[in-house]
Amino acid sequence: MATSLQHLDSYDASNFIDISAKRFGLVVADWNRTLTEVLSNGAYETLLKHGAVAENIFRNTVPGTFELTLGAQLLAQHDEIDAVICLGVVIRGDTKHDDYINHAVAQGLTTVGLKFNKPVIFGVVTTNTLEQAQDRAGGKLGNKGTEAAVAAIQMLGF
Ligand code: DLZ
Repeated sequence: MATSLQHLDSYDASNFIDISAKRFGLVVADWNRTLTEVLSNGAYETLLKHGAVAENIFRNTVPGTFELTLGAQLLAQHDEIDAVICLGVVIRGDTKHDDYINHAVAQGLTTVGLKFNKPVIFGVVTTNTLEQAQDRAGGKLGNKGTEAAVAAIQMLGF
């Protein structure tokens, strides 16, 4: 389903597990920082809202979305980390850079999750325009960071 048909802040928390003892890694891309900070805040606040403890949320910043994979691996390798939430914004430009970044990171994060057998969440906004990205970073379609945090909580319940 397209994001334009589903608000990113809309979810059912009734089956959420107790996450008060869970430890989360947040990896945030610095590229498009104004927007990724909104995603990071959305993820952070969502984790706290559902019972996570601030001291159990560890944030690392990486230069761009492409680096989310290594950032995720460096956190996921620690037994103490239960889930990693990766946040970035990739906006299509004049070249195909977005395709390369998006595919590499989607594949990379999948690999890290399977390697360490823990949730590694793809919280990357991938759009054609800045406006579409703003809509998904706390705008009219909600916050991708919130959605990513919810996905992490849900996967921990598996
Ligand atoms: C180089 C680049 C470009 C053109 N666009 C974006 C983008 O829209 N979003 C993003 O997060 N990062 C972008 N980057 C940076 C790459 O992700 C990466 O940091 C650099 O290519 C260095 O490896």
